[in-house]
Amino acid sequence: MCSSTLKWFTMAAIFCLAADFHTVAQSGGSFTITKSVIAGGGGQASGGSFSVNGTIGQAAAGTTSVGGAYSVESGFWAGGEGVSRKAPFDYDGDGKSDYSVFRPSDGTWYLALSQGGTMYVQPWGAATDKIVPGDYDGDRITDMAVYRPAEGKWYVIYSQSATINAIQFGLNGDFPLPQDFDGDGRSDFGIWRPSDGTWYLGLSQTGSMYVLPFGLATDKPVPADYDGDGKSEIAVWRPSEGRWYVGNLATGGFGTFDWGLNGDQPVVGDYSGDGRSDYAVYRPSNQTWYRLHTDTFAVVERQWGVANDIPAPGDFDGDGKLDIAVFRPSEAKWYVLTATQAILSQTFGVAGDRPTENAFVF
Ligand SMILES: [Ca+2]
Ligand SMILES: [Ca+2]
Ligand SMILES: [Ca+2]
Ligand SMILES: [Ca+2]
Repeated sequence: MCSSTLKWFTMAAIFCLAADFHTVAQSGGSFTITKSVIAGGGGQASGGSFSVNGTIGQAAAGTTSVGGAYSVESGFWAGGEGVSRKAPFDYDGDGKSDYSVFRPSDGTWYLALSQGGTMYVQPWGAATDKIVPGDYDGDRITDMAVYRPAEGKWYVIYSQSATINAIQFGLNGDFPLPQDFDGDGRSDFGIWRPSDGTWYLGLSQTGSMYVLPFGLATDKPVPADYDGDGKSEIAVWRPSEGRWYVGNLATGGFGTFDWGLNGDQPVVGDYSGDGRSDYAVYRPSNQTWYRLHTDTFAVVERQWGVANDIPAPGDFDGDGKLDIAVFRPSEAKWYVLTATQAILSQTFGVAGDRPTENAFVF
């Protein structure tokens, strides 16, 4: 088996090759792209006699899209959805979440990489650490990271450079919540302190710190990008009310939404694929997922799981929509229901493992 360091360098090299496609020219006449891959994709782009509707690129690499006075040749996005889409818990950067667990007993990450079907093993962390996977270096590959409560320290392995970093940010008892709050493509060090309901965000773009009281000690933190602008909002879910409080960092205001009951576990994420996180909860008592899609206000209820399953949603098929999923410790098996109602199952992990897809489910 290759060493872990070599493996990460290999990944970085692959990404560099992909990035080189970016240099191929795009040109032609009176054209405007108002939404690009960088901006989140989707939507309608048009200009002159050309329009691109709801796409982020060409169907196949190397093809030419022509319309009026404009042509696009082999854009960075030409490789298709897998290249252009950033999926959560995607440790090889192919746009699909990977079945992945952290094993507290040996402080080791075990990743079943969807690209090539290889397994990757990385000792990183201690039994009492909290896992905080995120894309801290912005290369679209999820980085393995842990938060050590006793030290208030984050330990991150950057996937792109295969280097490690230790950052002091937080106290014992804090919730570590890496999210891209400033929209620069990199996860920011974010913590929520339940004792005083205060958020502390270390923003990667400017290096500045943002501090805001928001939430009560009994709340559950649910930061996510609810409005689809590419920046995560600070947010809490209040079990006693079943109410979501979503803050706006720019204005300091907030909105509320009622969804879920006391005892539920928020499983926030983008299930409908419109770029905005949906209100979603998993009810352990009946193993049912309840979600409300923020684009259509469609209500989706689905029983999925059995008692003692661990909810572990991810985008396992890479279609840009979060799939409901559970890890069943008794069988050491994953059960996934995709947006197209396809069922995926995979034996991976052992009882006692924590799925990394469960890292931010409280
Ligand atoms: Ca993957
Ligand atoms: Ca990364
Ligand atoms: Ca950021
Ligand atoms: Ca947002």
